[in-house]
Parts: sequence; C-alpha cells; structure tokens
Amino acid sequence: MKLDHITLREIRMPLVTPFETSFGATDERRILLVEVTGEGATGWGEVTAGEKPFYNEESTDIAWYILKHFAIPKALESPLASASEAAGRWSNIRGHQMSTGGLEAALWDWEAKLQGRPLHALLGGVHREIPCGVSIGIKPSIKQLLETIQQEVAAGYQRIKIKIKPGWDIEVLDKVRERFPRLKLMADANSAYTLADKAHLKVLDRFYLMMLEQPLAHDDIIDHAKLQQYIETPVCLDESIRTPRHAEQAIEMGACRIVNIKLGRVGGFLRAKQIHDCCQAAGIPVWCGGMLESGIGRAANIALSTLPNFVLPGDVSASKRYWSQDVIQPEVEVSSRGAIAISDSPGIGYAVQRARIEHLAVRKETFP
Ligand code: OSB
Ligand code: MG
Repeated sequence: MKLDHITLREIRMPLVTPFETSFGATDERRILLVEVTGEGATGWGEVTAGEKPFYNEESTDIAWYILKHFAIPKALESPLASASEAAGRWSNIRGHQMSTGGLEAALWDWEAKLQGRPLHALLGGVHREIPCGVSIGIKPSIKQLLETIQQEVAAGYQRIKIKIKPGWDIEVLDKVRERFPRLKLMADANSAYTLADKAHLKVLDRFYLMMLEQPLAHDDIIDHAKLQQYIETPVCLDESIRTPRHAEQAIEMGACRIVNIKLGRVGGFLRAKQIHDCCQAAGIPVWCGGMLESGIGRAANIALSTLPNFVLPGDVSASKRYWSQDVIQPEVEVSSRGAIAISDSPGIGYAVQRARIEHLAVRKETFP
C-alpha cells in the first residue's frame, strides 16, 4: 500500500448544545481530520484530542505538531503492507495516542477502501447493529438535567450516563433515581475525586448504577483497585487505560470490572483491538466511548463497536445531538430502539462531504 499524500485539516464546528464535564465546558470543537490518498483510494481519520489539554495531555494544536513532524513522515517513509503495521512505525513516540490514532484510523479506512470492503469486516466485527447510550453533561440545574434525560429516554437510547463532580453528585443522582427508578444509569466523574473521598463514593452504591466511570486520577490504577474493593458499584476505567499494558495491569489488580475503549485515547484500531481482546479473555465487558466526534470519528467508533466484546451500550449517538449538519452522508441515525444499524459500504461506511469540510477548514497542509 503506497501513499501519495497525507492532508491535515483543522475544522471548526459549534456544538448544538454546550457540553460540560468536571474538567470544563466546550461549545465549539476544533477537530483535526487526516486524509490519506494512494493507489487511487482515500481514507479519513479524526484526531479526538480536545481543544485544551484537560481530558489528557493532548490538544488540537499539539496534535498538528506531532503529526506533521513525527507521525506523518513515518507513514510516508515507505509502503505499508497493511494498516495494522502503522502503529509500530511510530512506537518510539511516547504518548500522543489521539494524534497518531487519527492517522492510524485513516490508514485502516484506506485499506478497507482499497479492498472494497467495509471497515467492520476488515476489523473482524460481528454485530449487525450496536446498542447506543448517551452522555449528558453537567447542566445549570437538576430540572434541566431531568428534562434532558426525559428527551433522550423518549428518543429510545438504551442507557443514560451523567457527568458528576463534587457538589453535583449525590443530590443529583437521588433526584434522577426518584424520577427514573428503572433507568439503566451510570455516572462519569472524569477524575474529579481522590481515594480520600471513598466514603462519599460508597454512598453512590445506593443508586445501583451500571458503573462509575473514572472516579479517580487520570493516571491511576492502584487507587482505583482500592476503591473497587470498597464499593459495590462496578468501576469502569476511561482515562487510565492508554495502552494494552494498562488494561492488563488494571484487570490483574482488580481496578475495574468494565473498560471504556476510545479509539483515539489508545492510539487507533490495532491497540483498541488488543485491549478488546485482553478484556474479552478476562471476562471484562467493554463499550465504546466518545469524544464529541464529527461524523468521521463517529463512523470509526461504529465500526469498532462491531467487535464481539462490545456488549454494553456506548456513548456513540446520533449526529444531530451534536451538529446542525455533520460532515458525512447519511448522518448517523439511531433507531427508536436505541440502536445504530451497520453500513456495508466500503471503509467507514459513510460518504465524507469534502466540500463541507473545505468550507469548515481553517487550516490545511498537504505532505509531502
Ligand atoms: O469522559 O467520556 C468522557 C466528552 C469529552 C471528553 C470526555 C468524555 C466525553 C463524553 C462525551 O462523555 C461522549 C460523547 O458523547 O461523545
Ligand atoms: Mg469518560
């Protein structure tokens, strides 16, 4: 597989509704898209880094730098036998998984398109539709949160995740449970607590959540293992799992009973599959997380979610929850039963709207 060019673009897209987590709020995304071309086909990938280095150390601007100076030159150095070889090419880059993962994902889309096959087939996917949940940010009031949950339940979503932080947790969950006693519900703290809060977090057991996502530090495994011993609610790790080794070690230590796999956070499809396989072997279910992606990243998440051990509803939801107009056609739609049907079109399975992307682009550079 010989590449001709790689093009980086930054697009700006305002969110339909601002999204707030324990580490801050976002109202406009600055998204890097990677386009790879060669042998008459084109592949697309999305860098899932945030605008600011608050979820992890990566950011839109840093990703551009890492791609331009380190990862793209490696990809262009010589032909690739397959996309599964790509991650090994830049294994000397420490961290920056979201940056390199956007390029890696574009190479998988390209390979699938060269073979005229859907990406989910190339990955070894089995599911024909994927169950969907939604992630609901911190709201200005409990009343607004309850209204949003009501809307998403009415739309058919199979589980609701709410963001929590100190001061927006027990009272909020109490009200949500009072109103929705049978809802499949979970909470995500994005590292807002420490082990000193363990008694406080144990109170959450009373809400019989499906799981508590990333309560403790973004780089911690050991304290999560101590917390999991102490609480009944299953702990799910997000931020802490950046490599297959982290997944192995977290499982060995009993730091979680569920893993959130994000394609970007772990550096692309090869690593995501390795983490998937390691969790499957250990009997740990996984689900696909989201990073407020455009349609390109969303389509990649859908393909990833077809792997067999993606058995819990993910944070992959309809385009219209995020964007007035997405960059793919058709847009991602969710059925009234809260599922996304898998497309069998080649590659990521959705047509990329190049004209719209050019319109949204604020910078662009083609290599070589
Ligand atoms: O922790 O899962 C997270 C969004 C931005 C940063 C981190 C997270 C999230 C989400 C939103 O929960 C998921 C989505 O709807 O894309
Ligand atoms: Mg999370």
